[in-house]
Amino acid sequence: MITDTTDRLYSDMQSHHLMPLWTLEKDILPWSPKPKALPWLWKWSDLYEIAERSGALVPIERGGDRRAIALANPGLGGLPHATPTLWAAVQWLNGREVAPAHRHTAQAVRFIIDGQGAFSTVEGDKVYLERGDMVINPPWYWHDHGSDSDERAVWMDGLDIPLNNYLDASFFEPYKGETQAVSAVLDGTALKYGVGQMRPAWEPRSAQYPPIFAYKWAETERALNNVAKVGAASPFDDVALEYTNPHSGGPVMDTITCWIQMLRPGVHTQAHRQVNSAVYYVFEGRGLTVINGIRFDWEKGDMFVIPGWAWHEHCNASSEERATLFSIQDTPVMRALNKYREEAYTENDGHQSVTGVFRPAAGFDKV
Ligand code: GTQ
Ligand code: FE2
Repeated sequence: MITDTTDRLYSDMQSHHLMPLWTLEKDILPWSPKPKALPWLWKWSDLYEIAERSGALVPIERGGDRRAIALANPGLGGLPHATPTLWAAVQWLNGREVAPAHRHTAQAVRFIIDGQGAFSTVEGDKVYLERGDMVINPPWYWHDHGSDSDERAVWMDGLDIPLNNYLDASFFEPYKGETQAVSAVLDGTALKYGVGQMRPAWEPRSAQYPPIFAYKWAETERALNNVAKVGAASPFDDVALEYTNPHSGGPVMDTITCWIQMLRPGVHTQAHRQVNSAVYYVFEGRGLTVINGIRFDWEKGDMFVIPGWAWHEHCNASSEERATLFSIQDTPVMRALNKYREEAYTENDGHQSVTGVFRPAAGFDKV
């Protein structure tokens, strides 16, 4: 009779493709989240230069469909993922160019950075893309992009591509033609539903996805200024507003919510952390965000990632100008699956001690 040994047991487990929990427990069930995504920042000057060169060198063709350059988080093993759930990219469209119509189960939002005369057609609604506009693309809605001018357009895309693929739920279909037929009235959904408190009475409520495809900057800015007038603000995020579906009050997508947040002049918020991850775009101003003790200095155009469960606090470096941050966050996923948690940093008046400074493209310096 052979006596069994643990060595033999483990090697038999391996050959049968079995694994014991008891040697893995700390990795499988960590006491708190251990995100692989790193806090990271991309400079606008780098993003713009690379996008512009792509615009000059790389045509848009069927198959590629879009000239989008993804933020690849260095913690995520060479994948084009900004966080475990979120794709974030800079998309560049030359003047008069067409990005052909297609649809996919990945859900999308866009935040327009610059350009004139560019448009997106979302399910037949031709939406003009102007700086500061947020445009949604619910799953399986046809969309193509085009330009009525000679000027290039550039914007930020946010999609749930990493999550969609993790779930093995990706479907994609090219449209039969290059572009969709367009409804007669431009920006029709913004006109019909853009005053969010009123709704065409003869139509049903659109509870799952917003009926508005374009959230125009003028409305967004008005909301920020109005809330700031009241003096109401979050101690962690200052004047932070969530884009909502006016028919449900919920986030714009099932998997992605969008925020616009105004850091009033001189504001330095307190630190907190949540399980959701986020990708930020600096719309206006300059300042810094301390993430897990590392200082990330930012200015207009920069993009940065706050991983899940990372302490973070924001600071507007100017005592006169506002700083405005747009962000995409996977909070709706966490809430829908009952995994949402948040925590305030209570020590040191809510401020982390700074142990490092982020150097763009290079990583971190200790201080
Ligand atoms: O504009 O349709 O960044 O389909 C990634 C996939 C943008 C788009 C991206 C896409 C699009
Ligand atoms: Fe797309």
